[in-house]
Amino acid sequence: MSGKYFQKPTPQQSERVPPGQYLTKGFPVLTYGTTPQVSTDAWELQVWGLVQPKTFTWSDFMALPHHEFTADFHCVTRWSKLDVKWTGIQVTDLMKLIAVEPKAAYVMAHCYGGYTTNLSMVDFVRDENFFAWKLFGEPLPAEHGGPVRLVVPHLYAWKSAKWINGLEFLAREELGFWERNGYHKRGDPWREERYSL
Ligand SMILES: Nc1nc2c(c(=O)[nH]1)N[C@H]1C(S)=C(S)[C@@H](COP(=O)(O)O)O[C@H]1N2
Ligand SMILES: [Mo]
Repeated sequence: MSGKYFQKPTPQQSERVPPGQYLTKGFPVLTYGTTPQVSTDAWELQVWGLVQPKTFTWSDFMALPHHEFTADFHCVTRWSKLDVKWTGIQVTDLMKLIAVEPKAAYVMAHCYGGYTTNLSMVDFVRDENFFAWKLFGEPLPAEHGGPVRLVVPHLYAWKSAKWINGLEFLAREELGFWERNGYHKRGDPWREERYSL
């Protein structure tokens, strides 16, 4: 594809574009189903499973250290967007506030609307993973996952759960929505882990 929406990467950019991906200038919205409308007052994140259960509110999140971060975003439907600017809270900072049992090796992210996606703890607990509530300096629009979404830059973007409202800690791997419907259980764009075999 070419023209207005898809660009040819410069040589510097092409090192950052995983195999089989095309650059887009816009920021497409990829949502299965309808967009949940959740106010910051109503928003909550619950943790359960192999962890001491706890609920975080918007003000709990606002009290955590804020960071700006820049990350590339790769959708399995083959568009990539470089240098997306987010503001949010590091996953590692949230992890300091919850008592996860050592046998927890996986986490299921749950969302308003029922979407789920699975991650190993190794993929989830990384310095560059964030809960984001701003996009390019503006409050995260509802269609992009506002008020709060997860961002996991090193995996395909279906792992970046929009409207996140839960983390379920698990000993064994379970599959989320797309992973049960044919997508790869891990989704590393550099290895083209698009589909399960
Ligand atoms: N809750 C929820 N999160 C989701 C999705 C979804 O349908 N529901 N789509 C995923 C997919 S496939 C992609 S590519 C990204 C798209 O994020 P965007 O719409 O902000 O571009 O969100 C991911 N997170
Ligand atoms: Mo996607």
